[in-house]
Amino acid sequence: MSQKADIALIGLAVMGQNLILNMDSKGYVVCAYNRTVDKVDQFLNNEAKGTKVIGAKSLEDMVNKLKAPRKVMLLVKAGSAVDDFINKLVPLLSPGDVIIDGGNSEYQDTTRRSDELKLKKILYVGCGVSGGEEGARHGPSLMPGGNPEAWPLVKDIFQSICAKSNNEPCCEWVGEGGAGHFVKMVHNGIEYGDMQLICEAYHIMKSLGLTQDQMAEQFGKWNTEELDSFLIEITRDILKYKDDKGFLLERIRDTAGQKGTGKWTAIAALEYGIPVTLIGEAVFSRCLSALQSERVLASKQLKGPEVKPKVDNLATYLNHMKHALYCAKIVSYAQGFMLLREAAKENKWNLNYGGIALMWRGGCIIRSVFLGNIKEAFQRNPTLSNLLLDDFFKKAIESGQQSWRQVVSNAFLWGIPVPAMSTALSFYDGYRTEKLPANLLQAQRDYFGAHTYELLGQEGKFVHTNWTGTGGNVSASTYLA
Ligand code: NBP
Repeated sequence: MSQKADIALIGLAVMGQNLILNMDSKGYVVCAYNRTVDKVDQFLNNEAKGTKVIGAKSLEDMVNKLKAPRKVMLLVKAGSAVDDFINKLVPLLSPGDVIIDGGNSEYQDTTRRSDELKLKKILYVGCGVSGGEEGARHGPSLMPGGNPEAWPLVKDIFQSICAKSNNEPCCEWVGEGGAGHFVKMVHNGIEYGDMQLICEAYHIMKSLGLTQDQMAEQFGKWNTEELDSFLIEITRDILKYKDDKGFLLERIRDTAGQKGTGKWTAIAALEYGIPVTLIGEAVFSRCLSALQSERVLASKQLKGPEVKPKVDNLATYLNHMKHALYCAKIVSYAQGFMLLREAAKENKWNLNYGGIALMWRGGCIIRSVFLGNIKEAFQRNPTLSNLLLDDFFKKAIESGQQSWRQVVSNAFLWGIPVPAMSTALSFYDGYRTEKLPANLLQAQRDYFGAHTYELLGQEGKFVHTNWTGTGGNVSASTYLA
């Protein structure tokens, strides 16, 4: 009888193919399948030639080629394609078999699918996969969640194919339902934030007249210090890149697209009521960039400051910029972990925050030395309520904040947009302010809408005042009309 496969993988686009080759290189026999079945043979005869990978002509064929309990991983376009495959697979599978969705699915879809499949005794895993093509082939960061009974069945495969950081696997069980995809979503949001911060630094450097070679040198230097990360490294390479027409970067349109996971993070932040302001600004910055024709028109009509960006000592200023980037990045991750904590509370997930930092430490786009510092912070104090309160990060902000304030103030005076750097600073100042002006806000709401207000020292006691003193309650309709 022919050899049975350890796992099946459906979806032979870039991610699926590379994950199959990764699993094959770790000794697993993988059965490959795709909606357009011709692609199976194409794959077997080309990229998978000479490997142990086997193919299937139909879902029935694929299921029959699997060892029990069967494990089927989907790497197809997120959305209805996942539901379609699940619906076709369920009648072919047995209780205790596992379906894994490795796509960028929305976490609430994953929770729904996990619950529905539990009733059918199929174990469902929603697994965030990060690192793109390269990660999928050589070691992605994997964030699995769903039905915990599935974890012992897939753990060995996942922890052998994933990235390693100091020999530790960048993959650990995240939590029930959509927890894995939620963590992946926040990861993507943080990626948006990191990229926006770097773009703002690039914009300031460019406005100060640095050449691309000078900028590349600076990013290269930062990549050896506390900002050491994949995104800083690729920025250095991008800045250096020249073709026969010169620097390629200068010829790329200044409009950024998005696939939606950053937007999902911002929406989740609003839904959970957590001020994840930096990611929000990063998403809006992409939206603003997309309004290119409007911006071109406005640039001819709307005046900004006349003053030309200029500094006395460039080396000193670039050091200020490094601190500004670093402090804002600390705030961004603090906000991301605040969102994770709130979602964990609402969904009753028992998230391991140090473990999440380790999962992001290697294999993925936001991998950085900094994530090792976050992991250590949660190791020092597993119940740490906010990263900003950890001694390491507290000290980093203490020593960098004057530089951060300087860079944000200069950018405002020079008319250079720094939405991510500045919102991070406002958040920091808001978070450390004992008494915010929301007392006035409460009074305003009560004035125009009789919403009542709470008095200091009298929690839970709500009162309403007739603020004009002219008698009778002031109704919302009167003042909002
Ligand atoms: P795509 O997202 O481009 O999806 C291609 C696969 O989906 C093909 O197998 C295609 O089959 C199948 N498919 C489509 Br499209 N519509 C389908 C439908 N209605 N029913 C059944 N199958 C359908 O592939 P990818 O870029 O490899 O990404 C796979 C997943 O991994 C996605 O969820 C993606 O968001 C996620 N992801 C991608 C990256 C990345 O860097 N690309 C990184 C991390 C996560 P066909 O061949 O018959 O058209």
